[in-house]
Amino acid sequence: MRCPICADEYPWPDDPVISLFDEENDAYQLVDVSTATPEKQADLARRGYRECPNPSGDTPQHYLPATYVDYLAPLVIGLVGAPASGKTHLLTAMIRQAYMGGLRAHRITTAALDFRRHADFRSRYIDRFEKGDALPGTETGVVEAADILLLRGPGGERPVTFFDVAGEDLQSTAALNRSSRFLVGANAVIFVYAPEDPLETKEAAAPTENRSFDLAVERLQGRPAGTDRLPVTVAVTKSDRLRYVAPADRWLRRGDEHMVDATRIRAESRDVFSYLHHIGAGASLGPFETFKRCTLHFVSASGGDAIPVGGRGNLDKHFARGVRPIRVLEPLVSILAMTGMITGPEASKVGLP
Ligand SMILES: Nc1nc2c(ncn2[C@@H]2O[C@H](COP(=O)(O)OP(=O)(O)O)[C@@H](O)[C@H]2O)c(=O)[nH]1
Ligand SMILES: [Mg+2]
Ligand SMILES: [Zn+2]
Repeated sequence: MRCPICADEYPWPDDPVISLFDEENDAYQLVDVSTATPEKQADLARRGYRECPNPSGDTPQHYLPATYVDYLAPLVIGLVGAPASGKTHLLTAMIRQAYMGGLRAHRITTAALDFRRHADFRSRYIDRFEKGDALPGTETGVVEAADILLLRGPGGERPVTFFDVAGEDLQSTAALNRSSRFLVGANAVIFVYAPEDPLETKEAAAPTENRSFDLAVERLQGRPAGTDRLPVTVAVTKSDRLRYVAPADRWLRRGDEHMVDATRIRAESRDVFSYLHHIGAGASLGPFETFKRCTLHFVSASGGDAIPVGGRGNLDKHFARGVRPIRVLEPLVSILAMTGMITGPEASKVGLP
């Protein structure tokens, strides 16, 4: 069993003592469930946690859902991209839509596996996003997963953990930067690229290089399993800015897809590839050139630009006309197809040349 938070491996305990979070005292309490009825035990386990022993002692105290190992091998999905490239907005739009039943067409249902983590993610990100507030920048040094979901579908029941850390941490070459450690245990990666960023206060990545992509690719390549079995996807986000630009326009107009069609996904990937090549962002094609299974997609988390609110010096931004995500589930659907969560002859061809 590998902990998705600290990436340590350790034997999962099978003792009947689990931790329950006590809201009143704002602390975990150890509870022995051995005398409870089986029904009650199952319910407590579903709401309970186990503290990770973190054998290498390098990560602050953390807990995993007590049922984390009761399902198929967990899927750990990491987001990689430059600061302000749109990772957090994309992840928020994606998880929100999955919760709203957006994967139903693929016969997949979504539930929270870690209720506390999800409540936190909802109040900090999803609720604000729905109100049209631009989301806060991700703090550097975050090592925790953003959310842990339980997906149930034709490929079985599987916990899915998402990691979203600050772009600055992804660009850090410090070998011991703990924030990008999730890459060690990731089973899939969403590389996030934003075309021209005229509105960003932070310096946009020069298209001639993409340091967060390069460092992540390098690090993933160095893993024992190499690049053969790691499915990746490149999401060109903020594509609302390309609404009238071919070939993005054609894909954006399609909206959400309702089935997996490997040929269509290949055609979209080819269009994104040409687009990136054409604008001189060839450096962002590293994941495609390195990994065996890769798809590329045009997406938009918000559907439009956020407008600064208040006077000068105020960095808060607001999506005045609300948010309208476009095709945000496509990168996730591709990953679910490439990892066997979505099954069938089409799914098995996704991401292959
Ligand atoms: N037009 C447009 N702007 C976006 C979109 N997603 C994010 N943004 C803007 O890009 C900024 C950075 O986004 P954020 O998700 O925080 O980037 P991160 O640093 O990669 O997590 C935000 O302030 C948003 O205003 C999008 O889909 N379209
Ligand atoms: Mg962020
Ligand atoms: Zn751990």
